[in-house]
Amino acid sequence: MAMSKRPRTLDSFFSPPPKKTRTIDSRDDVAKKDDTSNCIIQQSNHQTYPFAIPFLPSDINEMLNFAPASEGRVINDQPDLDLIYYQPYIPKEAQKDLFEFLRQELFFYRVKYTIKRGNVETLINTPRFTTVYGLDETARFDSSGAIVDSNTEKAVTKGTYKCQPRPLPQCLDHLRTLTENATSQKFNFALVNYYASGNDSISYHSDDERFLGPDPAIASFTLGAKRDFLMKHKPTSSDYISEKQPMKLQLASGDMILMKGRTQSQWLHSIPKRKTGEADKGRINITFRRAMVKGGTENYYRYNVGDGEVFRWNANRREMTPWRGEK
Ligand SMILES: O=C(O)CCC(=O)C(=O)O
Repeated sequence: MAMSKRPRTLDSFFSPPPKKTRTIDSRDDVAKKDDTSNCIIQQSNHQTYPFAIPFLPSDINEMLNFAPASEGRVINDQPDLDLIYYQPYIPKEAQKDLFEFLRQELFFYRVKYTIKRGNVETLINTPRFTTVYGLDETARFDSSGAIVDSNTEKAVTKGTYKCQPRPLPQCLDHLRTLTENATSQKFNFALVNYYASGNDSISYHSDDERFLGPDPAIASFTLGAKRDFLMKHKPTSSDYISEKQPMKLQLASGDMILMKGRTQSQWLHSIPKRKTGEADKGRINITFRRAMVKGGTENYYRYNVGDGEVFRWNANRREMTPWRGEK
């Protein structure tokens, strides 16, 4: 869906604005009184969100200040491999609550798209739930949620983006900031995968898109079920092929792997399907990345939001179900 007009201001989300809603800071965040508990709930909202996303509960927020929970282990004992592995990064006390909070509160998509090889079009069903937030380096969200040019501070013109970029909600932005501080890297995107079962997967690929710039650093978090993370060197014609052993890391809840240097340009990674293990408990993966140009924004929204229906975790059925506007 093309962005056809300047984003609405926060107040216009609520018409007439309910008395219990007020703006609490310069972003698109609101505080809302819960009628049943009488508590004030702080929420992130934006015109592109299907529904508002609560702020992290204060206990999780505070526990995250103890991250990283362990020192990162450098893994660079193979050609072109440059990893830092935190086992875990998220403190143990916060892992389950953070997983359940994000699974419940984020909206997801099951993206379908076509690829053309020669004259043959193939429909691809992405085998996992996905969602994305962020904007490339050329632009940013202003205090009203509008997209402005990073250099001129002027609103970007209609049609600049074909997709509808979304700001990171507080719950992901807090983790992004902590991750930036710990890694000395900068990130402007959060991509989130939800692997509902061992049938969900991501096939071998590398995140070496040009829009990330050369040798990008990507911080990749696991919450929930333990899953195998496979890595193998890209095929080369060099004699050193035997030095490059495929690797398997068993990523557990709370772990974070920072991939950097030549890892993306020279190695492939995947989360294969699994019939055994704890995959059916569900796993969330969050990657923080930094896209440099508009093409990165278009790409990420096309493949992680697409144009299909919204899914939300259904706590009664214990599965993602299409979201039809209900609270
Ligand atoms: O789920 C994971 O750990 C990997 C995700 C991934 O490779 C990706 O989103 O590009």
